[in-house]
Amino acid sequence: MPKFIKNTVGKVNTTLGFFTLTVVLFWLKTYIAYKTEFTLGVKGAVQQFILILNPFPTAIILLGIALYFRGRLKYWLLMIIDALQTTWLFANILYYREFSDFMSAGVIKSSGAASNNLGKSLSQIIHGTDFLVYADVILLILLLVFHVIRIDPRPFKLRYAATLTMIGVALFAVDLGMSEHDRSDLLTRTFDNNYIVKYLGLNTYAGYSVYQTEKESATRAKASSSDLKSVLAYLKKNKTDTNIQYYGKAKGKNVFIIHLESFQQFLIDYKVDGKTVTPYLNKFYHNKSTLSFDNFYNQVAQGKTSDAEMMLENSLFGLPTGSAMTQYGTSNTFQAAPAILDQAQGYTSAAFHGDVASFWNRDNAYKSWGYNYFFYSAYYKEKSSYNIGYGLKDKIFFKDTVKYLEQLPQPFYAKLITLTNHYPYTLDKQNQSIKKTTTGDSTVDGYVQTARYLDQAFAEFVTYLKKAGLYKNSMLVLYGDHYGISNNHRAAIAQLLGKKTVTSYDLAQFQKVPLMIHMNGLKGGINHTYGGEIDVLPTLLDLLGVKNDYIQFGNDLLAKGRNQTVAFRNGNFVSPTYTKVGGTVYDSKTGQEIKHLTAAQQKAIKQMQNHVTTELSLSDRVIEGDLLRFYTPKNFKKVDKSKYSYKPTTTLKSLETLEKEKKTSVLSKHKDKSTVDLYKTDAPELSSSSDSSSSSK
Ligand code: GP9
Ligand code: MN
Repeated sequence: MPKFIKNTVGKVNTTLGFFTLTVVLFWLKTYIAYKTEFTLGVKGAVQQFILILNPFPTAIILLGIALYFRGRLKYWLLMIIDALQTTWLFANILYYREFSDFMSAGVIKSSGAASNNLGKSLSQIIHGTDFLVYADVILLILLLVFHVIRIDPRPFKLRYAATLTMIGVALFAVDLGMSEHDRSDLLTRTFDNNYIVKYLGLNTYAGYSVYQTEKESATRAKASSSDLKSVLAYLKKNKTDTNIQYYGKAKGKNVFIIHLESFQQFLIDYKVDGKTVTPYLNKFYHNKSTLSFDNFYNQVAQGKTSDAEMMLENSLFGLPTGSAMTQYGTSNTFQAAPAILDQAQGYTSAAFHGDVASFWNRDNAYKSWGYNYFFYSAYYKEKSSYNIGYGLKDKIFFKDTVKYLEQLPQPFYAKLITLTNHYPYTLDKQNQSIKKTTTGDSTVDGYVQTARYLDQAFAEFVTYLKKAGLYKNSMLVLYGDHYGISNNHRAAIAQLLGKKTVTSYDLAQFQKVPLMIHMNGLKGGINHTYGGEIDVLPTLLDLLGVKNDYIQFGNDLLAKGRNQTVAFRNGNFVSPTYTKVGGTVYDSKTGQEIKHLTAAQQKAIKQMQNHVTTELSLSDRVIEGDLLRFYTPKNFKKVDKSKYSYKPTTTLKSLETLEKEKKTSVLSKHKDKSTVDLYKTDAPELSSSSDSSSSSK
């Protein structure tokens, strides 16, 4: 044997050598699992480098703990820590296979409620080869037991152990620094478990998940049913009467929630170079059977889309930091739109989205909200040309949704979350049909192109709805989830709005997003009431004729005498009279700053501020204290999360059974002939010529 190999092999008989071997083997299998078992969506050289790096820091730190111990004990401790880390890897491989997500401390803790029936399905998902992740641990133990590798009984110098720990910590700092650089706010915004693993590794994810869950349970443990008193008193004081002209007008109709990604109100009727950006949505907005709101604001914070979803379907605010859906969606009790409509009026509910299931913790939160079905990226045909940015392109998404939609028993509540009009607004050439704007801000200028694309995609979908007979028996609710152009782009915003500069008042008004409610026979028109996302659910429940004694912080936008002060999540607000940003108050009519407030103005503003601060903090108390567990309205049964599974095979089987039982789906109405062929799209990716040329993933 050549000398250097002999020397190297000889090194494993030292503590440091054996430790290094253990770390390298652990790294190797983790990396193989990253590549073969998980879909982490690694893009580009930096992310690839981070992925290679990320198992090292925590492996060195954790395995390094053993080195602080004496004699043979350190070897056995090393093996125990290795086995524990491996078990976490093993458990996640299995969990991921079933749920396309990583196991969280919340899921483990609340097993039973949100455990996703893990135990039951374990036997079905386990492969014999899964146990190979233990191969290195077993091999190392055998090598030690049979003295192939000799245990080095000398104490490992404390300063060496400390140096290794420091190396681990330093590597961790490098990993964290590079990750934050690549994806800012990674830890605070709580996007997706996949992200934490991709950037910081499985072990860090474990720690992070335990921390989140502990934080969550601490506030939950402190809360008690008496905390509800102030919430209920507040809601009683702010309750409005329903509008009898609209109450129950949509009873029994299917409901479509069309989530227009990053779509701002200013796009409506907006022109670039004399060309209308969103012709179809404009037409829809002005349709006589569409109720359109032109003073409707997004109220999201860091949780962006997930905050919008939380408000829309629960009438609860998102949190000041992070995403409520991610942090509390798995374990809290909710009384959300899907569950309410199911229990009150027998609706089937389904969410459709062309991204992975784990983003914003949808896969768990939707169960808590009572969604019967969730169709995410795994349900759609994947091809590299079909995707852009976060996932499926809207035209393909809408079209491929239909094969599931037609199977849903009616009436249904269906939420379709679009995706293409998402920052950084890139769109392939073949899908561009309008020129970019020319502000010179590259992240802004593509916005009109992706908005136009969304407009066309929606138009195609409506054409299908009409052909399939769905248009006339459905209520369509369209809304923009949040700004597309953030306040960091002031100069570009000024140009888009045709102004020299923009004030904080302008930026507050720039938070308007569309809300349109359309239904055949609905008395439409443009409604000027001031409201926000928090108000949508009470409005819809009134239109659907559902008795509303739920804890909801919004009020029906159609009600008379409603409070029109709209809270932003940071405590600023807009209203028909005053707009307040930081310490500055503006006249909402003129946009002028009011420098000297009269006593009456001061009083009015104080009242408004009080209202805003109170509703935000009470809503936070409901979420952080999980207060809905103490409040179950009459006729409502607590949602049993374990009833739901979003696994494709389970879903398809369940739809088939329902089809036979209920016979109310579009498919049944068409004598079991699929309506997919009624769908017409000009998506170039689906035309036969490009189909053969485009590369498959
Ligand atoms: C991802 C999508 C985008 O699935 O919903 O979320 P956002 O970045 O807009 O919050
Ligand atoms: Mn969004």
